Amino acid sequence: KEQYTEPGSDDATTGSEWFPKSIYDLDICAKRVIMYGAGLDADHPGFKDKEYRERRMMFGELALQYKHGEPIPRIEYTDSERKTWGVIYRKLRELHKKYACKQFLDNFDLLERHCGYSENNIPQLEDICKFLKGFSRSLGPNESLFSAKTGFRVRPVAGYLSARDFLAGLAYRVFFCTQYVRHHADPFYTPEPDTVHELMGHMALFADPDFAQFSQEIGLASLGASEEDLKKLATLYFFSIEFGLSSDDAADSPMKEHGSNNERFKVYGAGLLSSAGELQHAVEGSATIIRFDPDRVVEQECLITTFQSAYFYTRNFEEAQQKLRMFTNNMKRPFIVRYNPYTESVEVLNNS
Ligand code: NLE
Ligand code: FE2
Repeated sequence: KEQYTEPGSDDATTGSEWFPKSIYDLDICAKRVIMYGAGLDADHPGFKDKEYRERRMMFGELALQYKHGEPIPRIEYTDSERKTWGVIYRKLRELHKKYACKQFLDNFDLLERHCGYSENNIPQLEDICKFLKGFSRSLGPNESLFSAKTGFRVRPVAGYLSARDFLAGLAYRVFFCTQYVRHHADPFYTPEPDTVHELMGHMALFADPDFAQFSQEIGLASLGASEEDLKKLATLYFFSIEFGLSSDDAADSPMKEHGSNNERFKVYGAGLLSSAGELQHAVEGSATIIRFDPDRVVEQECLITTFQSAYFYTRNFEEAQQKLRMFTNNMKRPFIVRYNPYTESVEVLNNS
């Protein structure tokens, strides 16, 4: 039933491309970085800054050496990096309070309480990993409160991975996180993920069980998917987890239909919650925001270096999940994958 095949080769059991069969296989995915350090784009603010590029190389090497199960190296951030973080933190927290969804805000409070989030400190991934597992707080000599989270984990990555490798991590409740800080010249928008984006945008919602489940299901659907289906899943990921919005139940009512974006929508997408520039563009201006309908979403182009030309909303995570399930049920793979949480591996079953 299960047979080990070399990454990069076709999989003998399924006839499709190799994919990770256990959480340990993510070490292989993590090494296939598309661009980092020396490969920075010519129009990247850090391109001409030699010191910045050297620092990026250091982060790249740390991430490439990392193996699943090890503690995540703690970074000693420079004064300049901490200053950039502080500037962004102050600005974003103001905007979050106005525009972020409730689940995000509640969990962000917990990050501030338990993970060293503050404008003066860049949190460490290792502390967040522990938090996401669940934590216990002493209430008195014989009493403690255990707060279960989602078991999502983060692990360092050197830069962009292919959508296939990146989504595969989600199948195992693993989120690949950069640890470097964006260049100080452009604090309110970066085309690349950086640690500010991961920490300010993504982390809070990985503590939410429904959101974690939704994320994992995209990941599981991506394992061994055809090129065409993979592209669709990556686009669905992009317009939900990165750029998604939600609306309360009254958003479609005639009363509210003509309300401004900031009256109608709450944001949950990390790409918006980590970019003061794009967040304001999406909710304070007159950006196009349409209902999240997978058949429509997959037609939308994902823009990497500029603001998106449209955004999508659902009422809540449950709606996003139901729509995603209906959509992925129609994707055909010649096998079934079954996630085993005890061994953190997937079983691949023949579907013929
Ligand atoms: N544009 C986002 C930001 O500036 O934080 C990063 C997006 C990464 C996909
Ligand atoms: Fe992201």
